[in-house]
Amino acid sequence: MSLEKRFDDLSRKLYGRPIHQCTEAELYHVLLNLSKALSAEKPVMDGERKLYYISAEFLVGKLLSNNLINLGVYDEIDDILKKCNKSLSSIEDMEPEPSLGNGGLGRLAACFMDSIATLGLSGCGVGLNYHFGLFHQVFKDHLQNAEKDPWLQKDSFINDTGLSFDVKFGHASVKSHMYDLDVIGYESGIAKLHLFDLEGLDESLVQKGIDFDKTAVDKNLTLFLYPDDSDEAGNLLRIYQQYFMVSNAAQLIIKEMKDKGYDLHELDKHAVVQINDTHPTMVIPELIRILTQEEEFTMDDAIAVVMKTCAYTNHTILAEALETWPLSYLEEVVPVLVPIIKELANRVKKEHADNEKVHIIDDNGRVHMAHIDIHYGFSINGVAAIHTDILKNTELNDFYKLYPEKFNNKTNGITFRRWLLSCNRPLSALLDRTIGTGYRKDANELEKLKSFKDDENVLNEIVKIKADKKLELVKTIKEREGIDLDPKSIFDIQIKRLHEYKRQQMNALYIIHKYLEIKGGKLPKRPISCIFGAKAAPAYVIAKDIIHLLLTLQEIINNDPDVSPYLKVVMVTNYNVDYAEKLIPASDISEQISLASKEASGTSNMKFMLNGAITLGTDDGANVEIHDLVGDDNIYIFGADSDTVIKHYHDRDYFSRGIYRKSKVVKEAVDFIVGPEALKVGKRENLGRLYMELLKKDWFMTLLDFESYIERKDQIIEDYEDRDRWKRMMLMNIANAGFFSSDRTIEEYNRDIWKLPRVSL
Ligand code: 26Q
Repeated sequence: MSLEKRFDDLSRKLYGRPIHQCTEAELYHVLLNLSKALSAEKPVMDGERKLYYISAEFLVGKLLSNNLINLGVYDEIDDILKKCNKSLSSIEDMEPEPSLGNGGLGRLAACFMDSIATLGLSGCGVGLNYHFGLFHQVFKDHLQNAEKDPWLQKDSFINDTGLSFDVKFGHASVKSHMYDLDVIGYESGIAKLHLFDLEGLDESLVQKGIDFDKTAVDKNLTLFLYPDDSDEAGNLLRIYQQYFMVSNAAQLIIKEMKDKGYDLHELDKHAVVQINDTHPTMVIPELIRILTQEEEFTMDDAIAVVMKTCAYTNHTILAEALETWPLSYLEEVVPVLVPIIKELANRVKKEHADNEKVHIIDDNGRVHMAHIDIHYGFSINGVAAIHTDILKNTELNDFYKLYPEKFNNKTNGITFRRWLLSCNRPLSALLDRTIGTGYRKDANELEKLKSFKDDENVLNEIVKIKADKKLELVKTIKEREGIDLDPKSIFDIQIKRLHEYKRQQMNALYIIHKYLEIKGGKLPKRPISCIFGAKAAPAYVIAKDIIHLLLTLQEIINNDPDVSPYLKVVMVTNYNVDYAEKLIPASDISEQISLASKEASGTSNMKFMLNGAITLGTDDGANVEIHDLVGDDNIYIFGADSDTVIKHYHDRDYFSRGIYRKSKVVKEAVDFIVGPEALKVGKRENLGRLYMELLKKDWFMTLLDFESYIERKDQIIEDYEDRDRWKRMMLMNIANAGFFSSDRTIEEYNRDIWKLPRVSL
C-alpha cells in the first residue's frame, strides 16, 4: 500500500476525515500513529551480547520529524502535506517536547541512542519517565519561575509494555511499570529506550509551581527530574529515584538473561552496563545483591562477574557535582544495599589501607559513588581528551595509579541526523549537491567540502542559508519573546545549563562593557544580538541571580533608543531541544567560554560548528579538539589555560578583588551591576549578591579572563566584516565537524568497551 494511502486511511480511521480536512493537531496524532506503525515493522536490535545504557536523563527532543527522517519518509510526507495545503513544520509545533533531561549529559544519552540504533548495535537505554519533567521556565519580574511541565499526553510516542517489577525500599515496597520509546536508527532498526514509571503515581500532589510533598515517595517518585536537592527530603528523594531506576534496570537485565537461557555466571559475556555519571551507580551493589540473595552466588563470584560487566562514564571534575551520600541516608532508603556497599568498601579499605583518598566510605560516613564505579567497574572514561587527561593526572590520579588500564577517553559526539539533517535541511541539501550523500552515513566525508573552499558559489550558498536561518529565528523570537532583532546583526549565542563555571556572567559583563561604550559614543560597525538560553536549578541561588542580571540587561538595553539599534539582549524563555534546533543554525558566534579545565566536553560547541558558527572559547573540553581540527585561523581562543587555572586552585592565589582594583574596564562593568541604572530595573537583593560573589569569591575566575575575552570578542566582531574570510571560516568549520559525529563516538565505545556484535538486519 502506498504511504499516501496509509496516511489517508489512518486520518479517516482516527478522525473520520481525509488529510486535507484535518487540523494541525489532528494531523500530529495521525502522523504519530503512522510513525509508530512504521517503526513497529522494523527489527529491534537484540543479540548474543547486549548493552544497557543507564541514565537518569534522556533529553530526546521532539520525535516526529526525526522519526520521519530516520524512517526515510520525511520528504514523501512533506510532499503529501504540501499537496493538501498543510505544513509539516506547523504540525511539528503541536508536539510537546519530552522533558526528560537537563542539559549535555541527557542530550548525549539521546544522541547515543540514535547512533546505537543507526549502527545496528544490540543495546537499549534505561531511565525514568518523569511526568512533569525538569520544569517549565517562565520569567516574571526578571526572575526565573519554575512550573511543572506536563509534556506527557495520553497518545504519545511512549508505549506501555505491561512489564512490572517490585522495588523494595526501607519503609515499603512499590511497583514499577515499564514504558518503551522506540529509537529509530537512520535507515536501520530500532533500539528500545525503557522508561520506568511508578505505579500509583499521584499527579495531584503537585499544586502550585513545582512544590509537592517530598516524603510521599510511593506517590511522587517519578513526578520530576532532579527535584530540589537543597534540603534533606530532596536528597532522600534523589536516592529513592536512583534506586528505583537501577533496581528496575538490574531486574530487567537478570530477567532477559534468564529468558534467553544464559548462565548468570557468564553475565559479563552477554551483558554490558554503561553507567552514565554516578546517578546509576547503585546498579553495581544491586546486581550483586540479586546474584547473592536470589541466585545463590557467593559474594566473591557475584563481585567478580559484576566487575566485568559494568563501565562508568565521568562527566565532571567539579567536586560539588561528584555525588557522595551519607551512609545514614542509604540506610533509610535502601537498607538492603547497605551491607553490600559496606562489604565493597571493606575490601577496598583492606587492600588500600594506606590511601584513604580511594576509600568508598570516608571518615564522615559519606559514600563516594564514583569510587564504587572505579573499583568495581572495568572501564572509566572521560568525555574529551583534555578532560580524560585531567582525570588521570589530577582529579582521579590516585585511582589512575592503581588501575591505569581502566582509564580511557571517549570524546563526545552529536547525531548529525538531528543536528544537521533535521534542524538544517537547506545545509544538508547543499552538502548533498556538492559532496554527495555519503556523509550521512560516514561523517568523515564532510572533509570533501574542503575542496570547495574557493568556490564562490558554494561559499555564497552557505552564507545565504545562514541568512535565511537568521530570518526564521527573528520570526520565532518575535512570536515567542516579543522582541525584534535585526537579521543583519551578528547573532552571538550562548545556550547551556546556567552554571558559574560556564560563565554566562562573563558574557553579561561584556554586554555591559559594550553598552557603556555605545553610551560613550563608540558605536559598533554592525549591530550585535546577544542571545541566551538557560535554565537554572531551582536551588542554585547565584545561577538564578545571573538570569536576573541578564533579564535586567535585556530590559535596560532593548528599551534604550540610543543603544538598541546597536545592541540587543534576548534571554529566551524555557530553552529546550526544540529551541536549540532553531538557534544553532542561525548562529554566527558560538560562545564556549567556560573556565579552562571545568567543562568536561561541551556538545553545543560541536552543533554550532557543524552549522557554520565560529567558536569564541577557552581551551577547554572539546573546544581543544575543535581548535586542533580547524587550526588557529578558524577559531577564537582566549583566556588562561587549564594548567594555569589548576595551579591557581592548588596555590589558592586567585583573588578577584585585585583584578577589579587594577583594571578600569573590569571595575566599570562590575560596578554597573549595582549601579543606579541596573537597580532601577533589577532587584538589589539579587544584583547585590551577584556583585559580592564576583568581588569576594569568583570561584570560577570570571575576572581573570575578562579582559582577554573583551579583546578576542572585539576581534571576532571586527573580523565578521571581512565577509570573504568569514565564509571560508564557516566552510572550514563545517568541513572539519565530521569527527564529532556520535557514530564515531559509539564506534569507539563499542571497539574499546562494549564489544557488541553488529546485528545484521
Ligand atoms: C547531582 C547531584 C544532585 C543533584 C543533581 C546532580 C546532577 C545533575 C545533572 C549532576 C550533573 C548533572 C548534569 C551534568 C552534565 O550535563 N554534564 C555535562 O555532560 C556533557 C556530556 O558529557 C558534557 O559535554 C558537559 O561538559 C558536562 O557539563
